[in-house]
This record gives sequence, structure tokens and C-alpha cells, in this order.
Amino acid sequence: MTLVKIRSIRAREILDSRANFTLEVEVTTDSGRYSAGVPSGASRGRYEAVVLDADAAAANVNKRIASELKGKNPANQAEIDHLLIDLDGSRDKSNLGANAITGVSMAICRAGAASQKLPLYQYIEKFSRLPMSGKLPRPVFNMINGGVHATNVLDFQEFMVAPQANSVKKSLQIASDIYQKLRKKLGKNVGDEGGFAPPIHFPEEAIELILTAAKDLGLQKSIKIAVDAAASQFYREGKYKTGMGVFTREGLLNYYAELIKKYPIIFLEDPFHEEDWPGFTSITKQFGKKISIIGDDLLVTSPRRVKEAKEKDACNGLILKVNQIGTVSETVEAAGLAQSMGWKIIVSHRSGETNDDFIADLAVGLGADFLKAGAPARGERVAKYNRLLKIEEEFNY
Ligand code: 2PG
Ligand code: MG
Repeated sequence: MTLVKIRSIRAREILDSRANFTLEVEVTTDSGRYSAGVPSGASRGRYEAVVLDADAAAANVNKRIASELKGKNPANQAEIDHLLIDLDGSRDKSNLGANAITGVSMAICRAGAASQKLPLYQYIEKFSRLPMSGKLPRPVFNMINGGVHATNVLDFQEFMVAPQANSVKKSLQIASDIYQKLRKKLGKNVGDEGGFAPPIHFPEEAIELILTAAKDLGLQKSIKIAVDAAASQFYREGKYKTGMGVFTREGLLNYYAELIKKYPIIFLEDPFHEEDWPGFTSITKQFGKKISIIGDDLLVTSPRRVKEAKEKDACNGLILKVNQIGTVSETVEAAGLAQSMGWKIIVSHRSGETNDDFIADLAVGLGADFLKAGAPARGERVAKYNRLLKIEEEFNY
């Protein structure tokens, strides 16, 4: 095989799904041109890598990163990611910008896969050395939006449907049927991720709406519910301040206990504030065998925080987002740690997205348990699910 080299790297500003500018990074090698779009979060964890303004980040790619990587072999993902980390030199990617580094790292990964003539998911499996579980990740679909992703008064951020189906196609069918049913009832007002944003106050109302729609379709046995409370967003001075009232840590735990008892919940994400380790530890102790307790803002895809969470038995599942940590290699490392501890892994989109479908391949390549990419509607969300469909087709050949 002839050695492929990077000829040039260029970043441009493009619009994301929230009408904010973000980066698209294009890597040109001897064999072609490979690009990646950078997503962005609204409910960002305090410990996430630091995002710069799109124009500053683009300038960093074009003026500082491009010349350093020219001539390198794009298939050396770890080496290139470490070079990016060293070039940045900060603990939180604040010099070059997490958005600059993420875009380069993802585009390099695509170029590396192409240089080895492998589909992206196979290439990721190969260099991550994590065994793909042999089955595809299960998609989970956002149906009702609240928190900072919507303008309604619902405090919890996401109410999702996890179809219990054995194919991606079947899962998409179930999700789209429920979505259409909800649309008839709730109208067209949606949040950032395409889930409906009705004027409701209580999480129970959101869950009941979904379960009723499923029941009307005869699908109640075919789904489970997943919830992202994103609790850092309603935490103020030691208390959880919601439209339902003000909760202490214990009060909120009791509230979750009721939800878990009453509804078919499969996972609960960020039930407590990102620094509330005792809250996480107590809910994992009490319910960790029954459902998965997932850290998102808590863990920020950081291998260091994953280790800390393990020491504290604070959760048993990891949300994985490349741009929270900044490079594909560190993302793979966090996934490897989680997998070695028997945790669930959920590869996730951000609330601000592009049409890039990288995360579908990432989820498959790492053998993740779930792929969370928003509603089964809106182009930037379905891009990921449709890519998963195509990978399923390849699997079945
Ligand atoms: C989350 C994400 C994606 P954001 O909290 O899980 O749903 O939201 O991208 O706004 O951080
Ligand atoms: Mg989250």
C-alpha cells in the first residue's frame, strides 16, 4: 500500500442547526478530500474542553495547525491527536479551541479510514482495539424537549424512546410512528433536538404522553423510556430549583425513585449536578442494578473523570461526545475505560449539530450500547440514524 500523506488542512465557518457559526474542517490527502462538521452543546459541562469563537478557531486551524500536520500520515490517529494536544498546551484545549481540535481530529480520522480503504466504523474498531460487540448500537430518540433546549417550562431536558427492537430499521419505524402520533396531539413546536416542546410542567406528563402514544399504536411493550434530567441546569446554591418546587439532594432522589418505580425507564442521565458526587453515588447504589445511571456533564468524556467516577461508584454508564474532550483518541480511551468496567456506553450528538454523521460510525466502531441523536426528524438528526441504517445494511450482506 502506498503511503498517503496530508497535503493541506483548511477550516471554514458554516452554520449549525441553531443558526450559529461552527467549523467544517477539510483535510486533503494524496487520495482525496475528507471533512468533518463540529457540533456544539447548550447544556455544557463545566469541565468540558473550551470552545472558541468560530472565527478564532478557524484561524487556529488554518494558521497554526495546518502547517504542523502537513506531510503526516493521516492513519496515525494517536500520534496526530497527541501532537494537537501538545500544540495546544493547555489542560482544557483553550489555546487552540476544542472546536478547532475536534474538527481536525475527526476529519483526520475520515482521511485515515480512506487511506486504508476501510469504512469509518471498521477503521475505528481497528485502531481503537475495542471489540465491536457484533450487534449494532440501539438508537434512542428524543420525543419531548425541555430544559435549555426548549422555551417551555419543563425542567428536565430530554425524554427519549428506546425501542426494544432487534434492527435499526424496526427501531426507526417504532420511533417515527410514535413521533407522528405525538405531532398530531402536540403540534409542531419543537426544541433544539427536534423533540416536541409542549407547555407542560411535570416529567410525569412528558412520560405519560409518550406512553399513551405508544399504547394507542399497540407499541407499549416495544419501548422503554430514557430521561436526561441535565440537573446541572437547575441547580442553584445547593438546591435543585424546579417548576415543581425546590428539592434537596434527598428529595430529588426520592422523586427519581417514584419515576423509576412507576415507569419503564432504561437509563437516567445526569440526575444530579456535575459536582454532586454524593447524589450520583446514592442513586447508583440504590438503582444501579435496575437501570443505568449515566454521566454526561459529570464525566465530559474525560478519562480522568471516568476514573474518578469509578472510584466513587458514582454511575455505571458514559455519554460519549468527541467535542467534550476534543480528540478522537481521548474519546476512544474514555470508551475503553468504561467498557473495561462493564458500563453502558451511549454515543451522543450535541444540541447544536451539522449534517455530519461521524457519530454513527463511532458508535458502531466502539461497540457502543446506544446512539442518541435526537428526534427521528430534522435533517441534522436523521443524518446519523440514516447512516446507522446503511451500516446495518452492510452488516447484513
Ligand atoms: C446532552 C446534550 C445532547 P447539549 O445534554 O446530552 O443531547 O445536550 O449538546 O446541549 O449539551
Ligand atoms: Mg446530557
